Amino acid sequence: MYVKKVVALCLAGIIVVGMIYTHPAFAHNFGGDQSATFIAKTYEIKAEVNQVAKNIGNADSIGYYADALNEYWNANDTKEMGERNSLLAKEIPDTINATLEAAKSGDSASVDSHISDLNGYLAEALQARVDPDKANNSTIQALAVAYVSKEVLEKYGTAINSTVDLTDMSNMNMNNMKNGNNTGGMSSSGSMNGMSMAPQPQAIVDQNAYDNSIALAMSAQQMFSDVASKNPSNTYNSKISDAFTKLISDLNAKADGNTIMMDVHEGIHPGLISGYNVPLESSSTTAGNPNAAVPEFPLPVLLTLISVAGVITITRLKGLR
Ligand SMILES: [Cu+2]
Repeated sequence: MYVKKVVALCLAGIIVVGMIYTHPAFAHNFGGDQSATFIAKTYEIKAEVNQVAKNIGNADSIGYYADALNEYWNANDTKEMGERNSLLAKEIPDTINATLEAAKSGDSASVDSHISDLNGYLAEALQARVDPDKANNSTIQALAVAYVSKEVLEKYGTAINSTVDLTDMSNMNMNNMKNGNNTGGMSSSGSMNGMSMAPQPQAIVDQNAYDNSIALAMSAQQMFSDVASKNPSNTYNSKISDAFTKLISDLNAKADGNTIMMDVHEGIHPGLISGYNVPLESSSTTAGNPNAAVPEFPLPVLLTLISVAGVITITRLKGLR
């Protein structure tokens, strides 16, 4: 009798531990890192100016990308760059502005030439701002991918006028993963009367933000494929790259906000955390170690399954008496 109680308590304990362990793998906020932030910034700026080049003569779109670029390269970026390289601190914002002006006036040859100059300045800026050992570190590179993926969620949230913040995974509805709606504004019908229906595409209320979300997702995908090609033996590569493929396909299909959140927070992020030790914010529940890689689901889920089976067995045995 006593032994059974102990066994039952142990099993219950394992279940609880399994749940606690499983949880932080979901609830992740990435730690801050200046090098990764700067790497992400260079890709974001490149993605935005390439979008400008696709919208030459379109004042509305150019205005949108001017605002976006103003966020990715602001006065503080100029100031910090000025501490390292005063020429770049001037050339980068000047060239961004020149690109926008040329796009407004419909001069596509000039836009291309400014973008080509800007790419060179950004490459130099990367060298000025990021130590080579950090620039070549796969964890830092993967963290930069995570940062850009966060921008994708932000832009897509704007595109569909989502009522919830897609970057905040606590807004994710995981019980509704197959036909999820509820989040992200306009509803999409899932299943009804047991019959499965194709989800309706979301209404896009901000076309520029929508186009931008796809451009940034493709940029993040390219960043990741570069990281993966330098780390060919990493077993998480295919999982992460499949997740990117799914994300981009779902973005193109104008999927609901919850689906897009699942693609990023459940597909891409856990892979980056487990496969590349991407650091989490120290305030998140990772037992005080911000650099601890949170294990993915298989182990805790397995423990929980074994425990549940154990509890059922014990209950059955009791019932037989
Ligand atoms: Cu996430």
